[in-house]
Amino acid sequence: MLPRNSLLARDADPATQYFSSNPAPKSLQSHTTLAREFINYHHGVSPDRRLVLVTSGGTTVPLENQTVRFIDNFSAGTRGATSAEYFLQEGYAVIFFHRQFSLLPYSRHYSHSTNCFLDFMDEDGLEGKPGSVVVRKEYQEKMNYVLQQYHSAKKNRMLLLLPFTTVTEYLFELRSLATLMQPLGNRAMFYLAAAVSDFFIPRDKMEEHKIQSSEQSNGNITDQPTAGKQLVINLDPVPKFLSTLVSAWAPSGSMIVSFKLETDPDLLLSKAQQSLHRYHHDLVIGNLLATRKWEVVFISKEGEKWIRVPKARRSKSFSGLENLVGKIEGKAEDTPVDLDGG
Ligand code: 9Z3
Repeated sequence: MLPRNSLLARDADPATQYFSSNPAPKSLQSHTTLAREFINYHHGVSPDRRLVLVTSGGTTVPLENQTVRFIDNFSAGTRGATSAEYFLQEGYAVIFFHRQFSLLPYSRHYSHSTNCFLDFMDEDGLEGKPGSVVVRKEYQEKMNYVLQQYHSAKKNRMLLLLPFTTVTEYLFELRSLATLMQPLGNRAMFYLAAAVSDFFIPRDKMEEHKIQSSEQSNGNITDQPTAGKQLVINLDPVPKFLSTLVSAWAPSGSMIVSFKLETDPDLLLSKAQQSLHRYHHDLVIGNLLATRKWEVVFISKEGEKWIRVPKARRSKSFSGLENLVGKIEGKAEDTPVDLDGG
C-alpha cells in the first residue's frame, strides 16, 4: 500500500504534487521572513502604496543533487532589472526576485561585462603617487543620477533583493511571496520576466553525486578508457504554475503580467494569446529572442499592441525598449526612454 501522503500527492493537481514531492529550498524560511517584514511595512505605510514582485533572470535545472552540472538559459536579467528601476520611479515598492548574480537595478549600468565599473574610474595621484579613486569626468552626470536613485530606494526601503538559482527554489519562493502579498489586494502586481525552465528532474529521479563519464566497477572507477559513454537525460514537465498563481496564490484584484518568449516568429502571437486565454490574467508581453530589445507585443483583453523602438535608434541602443512599465501604466511616450543612451 502507498503511504498516505503519496496517495494525496497522486490525486492532487500537478502544482500541489510538485510541492509535496520536491524538498523546500533552504533559503525559503529566511526569504519569507524578509519578505513578510517588507510587505507588512509597505502595507502599513500608506493606503496608496503599491507593491510589485518582479521576477528576473533564468532558473537552472540541476542534474545532480550535489550539483556540479546544470541546465541554464541565456537570460541576463536586463528586462527585469531595468523594469524594476521604472517601477521604483513610479512609486512602487519592489521585491526583486532574481537569479543570483544576474543584473540588479542600478548597479546593472556598471556591472555588465561590456560595462565594467573599472572603466568608469580614474585615480588622481600625481607623479606616480597613489591618489584617490574618482569617477571619470564624462561619466559623472549619469553616475550621479543613478547613485541618487539607488540611495533613495535604499533609504526609503523601497527595494528588497531576493535571489534564486534553481527552478525549484523559484517555484517554492514564488508561491510563498504571492501568498504573503494576499493582504495587498489590488495594490499588488506581478511582473514575471524571469525565464523559467519548462522541464526539470524531480528529486527522486536525480543522481545524488556527480555523474561519471567513465564506467565504474565495484564502486571504483576503472582505469580502462571508455569509448564515449552517452549521457541520456530524462526531464519531467514543470507544472503550469501561472495557472495556480492566478487562481490561488495571488491576491484577487492584483495585476498579473507574464512574459512569453519564443524564437519562431510564426508562433509568438498564438502562444501569447493562448497563455492569456488559458490563465485569465491581465497582460502577456510577447517577445522574440532575436528582437526582444526593440520589439514586444502586448496581449490583453483589449487585443494586440506592438511596441517598437524606431529603426534609427536600434543600432546605437543596447536596450532600447526600456520603459515597458510606463507603457503598462499608460504614461510612456511612444518613443521609449533610453537611460543608457548608447
Ligand atoms: C521573457 O520573455 C523576458 O523578456 C526575457 C528577458 C527573458 C526575454 P533578458 O533577461 O531577457 O533581458 O536577457 N521572459 C520569459 C518568461 C517565461 O519564461 N515565460 C514563460 C513562457 O514563456 C511563461 S511564465 O512559457
